Amino acid sequence: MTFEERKQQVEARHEAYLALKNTPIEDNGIFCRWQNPIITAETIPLIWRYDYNPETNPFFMERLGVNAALNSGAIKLGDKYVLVVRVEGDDRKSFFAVAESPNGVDNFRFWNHPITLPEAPEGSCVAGLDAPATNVYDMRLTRHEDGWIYGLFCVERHDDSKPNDLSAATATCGIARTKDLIHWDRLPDLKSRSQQRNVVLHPEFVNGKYALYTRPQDGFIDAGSGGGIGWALVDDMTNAVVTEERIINARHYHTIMEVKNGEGPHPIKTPEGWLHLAHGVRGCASGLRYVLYMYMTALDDPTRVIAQPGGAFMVPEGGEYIGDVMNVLFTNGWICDGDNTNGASMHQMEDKVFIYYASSDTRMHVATSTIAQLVDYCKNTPADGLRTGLSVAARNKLIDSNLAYLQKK
Ligand code: M1P
Repeated sequence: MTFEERKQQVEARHEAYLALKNTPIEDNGIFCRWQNPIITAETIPLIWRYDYNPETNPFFMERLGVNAALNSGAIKLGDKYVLVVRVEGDDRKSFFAVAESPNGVDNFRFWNHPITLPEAPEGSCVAGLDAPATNVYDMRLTRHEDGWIYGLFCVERHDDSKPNDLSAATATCGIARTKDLIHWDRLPDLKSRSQQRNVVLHPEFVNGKYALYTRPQDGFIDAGSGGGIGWALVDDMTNAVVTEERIINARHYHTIMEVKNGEGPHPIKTPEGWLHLAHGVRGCASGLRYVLYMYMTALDDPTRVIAQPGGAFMVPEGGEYIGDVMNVLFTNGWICDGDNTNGASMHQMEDKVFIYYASSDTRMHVATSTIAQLVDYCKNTPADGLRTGLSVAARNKLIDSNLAYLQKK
């Protein structure tokens, strides 16, 4: 095959892939999954991967491969559904790149270049961790009421206190802000006593301060004594320091979040309370299992949990189960129609919600729902009683009320 023939074949296949129409497949009453992954390594523009010059690439080979496109932040920009995708090259380094779709469910196309994120300002990182990031990933986007769009993400560096351990790493929260997702100001990393991942900025000021959902952890992997999703108020995002942190959504023994949990995207404001989407992790014989769960907090106090269904909201299904890191669903982005103003808009019950989630650290998917369905799910699904006796009691209550209702008919 000549250079030209192969190039045309690759281009035709790529365009057909990008233009695939998506269809809703499974509505379980709470949300509806869509058939095709919305972004994969295949979606990445060809000029980011191939050398187009036949003299330097006579076989039209991929020169810079992409391994995965996963955990994406999400935001509505004008009438476009926009994701800040974690793109992972074959070299395992992740970077951020913007892809947009006209309808939120298919035809996602990347902007011309990935995001060129400035390094953190010199001397501004967490003590002893001033080296440039080895890796960045999992950006959460928040259009804050101060007028900026913030991106909070995880920064990984080698843990130089263990020079002989090549897997020893540290996790800190990187912070950048932008008005257009093109030009980014990098701010100093979040300063906190422990390592941090899955840190999310709340869209409104709380008591005049910036409010963060945190995830304190003892090590790069282990949440350890970090008891769950935390909450911290900071005075200034240009020098964000966690002085006090308290757990607002704790992990529990024998639950879907026994090992770890973490806030997903920032919560959505609804007339009934703040809707939260998060991930929970438990250990099993085949390793860690990552699922999504939901909870709600009070409108007047985003730290007070008012509802939390027991169990998982969404788990890996079918092909989602398989990938680079098996048995994982992860989310850090959702868009509610009407999300176009700074701060948090108060959403209506009929508003549509686009839930963007990654499966097995490999590809992106979408599921759709409404505020009414998600609120109903949160408020009317029994909480986890944390022991088998209470699980049976909850089930008997449902059976008895069904029997009484059906007998009356
Ligand atoms: O591999 C699964 C996920 O593991 C991490 O999440 P957590 O910090 O909760 O363990 C993250 O590295 C995430 O990117 C990844 O998808």
